[in-house]
Amino acid sequence: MLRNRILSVSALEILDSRGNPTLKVSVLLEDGTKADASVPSGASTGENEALELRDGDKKRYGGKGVLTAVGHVNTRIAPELCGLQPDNQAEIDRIMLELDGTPTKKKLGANAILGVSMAVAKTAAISHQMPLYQYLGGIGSFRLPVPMMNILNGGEHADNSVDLQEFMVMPNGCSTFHEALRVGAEVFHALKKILLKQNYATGVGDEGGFAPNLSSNEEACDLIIEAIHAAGYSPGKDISLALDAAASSFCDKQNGQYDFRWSGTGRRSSEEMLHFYQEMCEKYPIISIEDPLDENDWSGFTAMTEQLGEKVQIVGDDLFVTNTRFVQQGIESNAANAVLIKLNQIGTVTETVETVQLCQKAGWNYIISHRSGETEDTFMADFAVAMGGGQIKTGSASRSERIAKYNRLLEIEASLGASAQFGR
Ligand code: 2PG
Ligand code: MG
Repeated sequence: MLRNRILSVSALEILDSRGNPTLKVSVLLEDGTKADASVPSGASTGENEALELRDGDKKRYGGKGVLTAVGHVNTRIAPELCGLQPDNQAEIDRIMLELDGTPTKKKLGANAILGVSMAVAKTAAISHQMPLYQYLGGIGSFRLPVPMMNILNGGEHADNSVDLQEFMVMPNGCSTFHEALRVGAEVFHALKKILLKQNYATGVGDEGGFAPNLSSNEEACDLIIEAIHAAGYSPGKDISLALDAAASSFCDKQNGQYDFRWSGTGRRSSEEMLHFYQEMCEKYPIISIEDPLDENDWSGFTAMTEQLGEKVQIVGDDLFVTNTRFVQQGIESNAANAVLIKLNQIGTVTETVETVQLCQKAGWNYIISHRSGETEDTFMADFAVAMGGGQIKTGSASRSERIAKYNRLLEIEASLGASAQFGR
């Protein structure tokens, strides 16, 4: 235990990568140690996510200000934590949960609570003179994750005609992280050339992937396969594909029909969606599909996992919202075989670790993930190595808020040297 104690906790309203307000929290210890943490923000958010508290004052940032949450850090949370030891993470997170007292953290705001939770962990790591990944994960923190690089964006992350939200490349045939990152970046550049040649737009979406107006979801896969070849790699061997459909964003909640409204290619039932994915998996080297169906379509998820789960990673994001209650339900109903882990869906570092532990116990995969609205904070890169799951989703090979995480992983890999392991 550290003798060093928390002297002050304070928050500031800053902007995220989309120009929307978010919180940056600073924690100062008695010996002068200081660390900051910034909170990310999603666009295709799950119904059951912990509450991101926004001011709702239309005169500021269209109602998206976070001054109320900032105030909660400064006047409600700070007095409770001053004098405590920062390496008592579970205790600190528990105190904040009790202070909030609601299941969704709606009183203080999950954004306020998470900022404090992450900043406290960072100060504790500095005090113990340890890199963050090692402090969070202990001596088992030597596994670098395979990046899932979202090089083509659609759905709510881009203003284009592509329905599925994310088309990702996974350089899973590589043996090191830095090689995998290079291969992913080379495919990204190859894709740009192909898009330019075909007169498609090469502006990027929220996560740094291209956002062209394509005629179908299949065309997105065809172009990526072409890019993999053009970069000199073999699809399915060096690089596989992963999708995040984010299907809650195109499901008609009234009748459970899936409407490919961006491409205008019609509506589908849950069963028809399953056939759509089966065909996609036959045609392309797809090894992972996230949120293939709506967050309330539990039976559809179970059917999907029964049909495709042997060969394909079926990932629940909006379905599970990093919450042990929903993950437990998923394990019991065989609704998936992997969980997307987002710190701000649940709101504390401790609860996020609990969800990872539940995945480990069930033999499920888990992927540490960014949000579409990000900051320069790299906490999640360290967290991914600490949790050792071997997979990370943190965007394309462009936009500094995405690259910051990759660059941090390169640093961690270099500091581990020959001890670094890679992938699952
Ligand atoms: C997702 C995420 C991140 P958002 O759906 O997986 O890629 O998007 O942060 O908008 O929920
Ligand atoms: Mg998702």
